[in-house]
Amino acid sequence: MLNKKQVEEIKEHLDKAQNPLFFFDNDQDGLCSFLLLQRYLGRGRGVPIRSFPELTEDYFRKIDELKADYVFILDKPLVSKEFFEKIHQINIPVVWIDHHAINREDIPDFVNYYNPLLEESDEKNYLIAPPVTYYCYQISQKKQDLWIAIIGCISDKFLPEFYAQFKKENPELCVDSDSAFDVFYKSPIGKIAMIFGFALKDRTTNVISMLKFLINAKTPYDVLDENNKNYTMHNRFKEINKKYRQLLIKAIKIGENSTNLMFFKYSGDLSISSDLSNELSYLFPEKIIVVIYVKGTKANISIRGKDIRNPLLKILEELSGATGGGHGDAVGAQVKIEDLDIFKKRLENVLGES
Ligand SMILES: [Mn+2]
Repeated sequence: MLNKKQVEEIKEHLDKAQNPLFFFDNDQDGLCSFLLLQRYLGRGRGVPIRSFPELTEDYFRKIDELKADYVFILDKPLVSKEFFEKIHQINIPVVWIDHHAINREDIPDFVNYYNPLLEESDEKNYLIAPPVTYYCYQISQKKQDLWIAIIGCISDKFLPEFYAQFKKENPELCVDSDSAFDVFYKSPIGKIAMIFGFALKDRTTNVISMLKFLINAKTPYDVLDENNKNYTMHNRFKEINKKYRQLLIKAIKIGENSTNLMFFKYSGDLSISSDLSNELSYLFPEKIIVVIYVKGTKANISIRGKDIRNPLLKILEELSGATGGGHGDAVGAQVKIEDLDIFKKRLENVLGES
């Protein structure tokens, strides 16, 4: 959790920002973090970050384009040096709120950096670190936005204490469970979370109109009920959901016949690995899930499994050009196609030893 002083500091930054630009990670936690802060402040523009693994310097031009006087970075663990150098030169304040494990030394002094993980002495705590949405709700505290806070949290596998209150007021949107993923996969509020996630994978113009729509949405039903204002968002959801279900069915078959370490590889236009690995880990909770998306010369990998982060980072260190990171039990990585077999073998070895 953010402490009182941190909440006050971030609020001061928001107050000072006349035209803030919110860069956010291209997933539900990033999106909901942005929505909470924007709706609290009543101003500011949002830009989802699609570069992986870091926020690249290409995004710098957005600051000029949108005439921003303040930059907020939400839920993105890595930002390129060049991006920060350029932003430092024009002297625009940066506030970065995150919840990933990271080296404090990698963050420039001029950046106002908030990450409650850095203050946790007990390393195990990072397995249950709340998402950035949770921190943004600590800041905004707008009761009308409770549903947005719930969506961002459950999408990152975190069931916040305020779910109980939401369930009491909206029983028809909820299920009775202590598991974030039960809520995500089995309830109407979870369906909205899924709509958000898939709709973010649309073309930029459609995503921009979705952001406008969501900034003004009053209740969860504005999203859930199809109408002419959210028609594109629903269409994109249905289109992606169809492809997603086909991939999931294939992956489930593999999972049913695999050992405790399952690999699922796919290719095509649609990169949807973290969604697939999440649902597979929900369906096969005892397994380590490795989902591999192959495109061009690179493989994007999404892994779910208890305490998987450290062994993964060790393997990546030994592969040239490989990158990755994330949380204790949910990580992403990128390796060269030609290293994929070595990567698999090393993972098998490491996990076999333990
Ligand atoms: Mn995220």
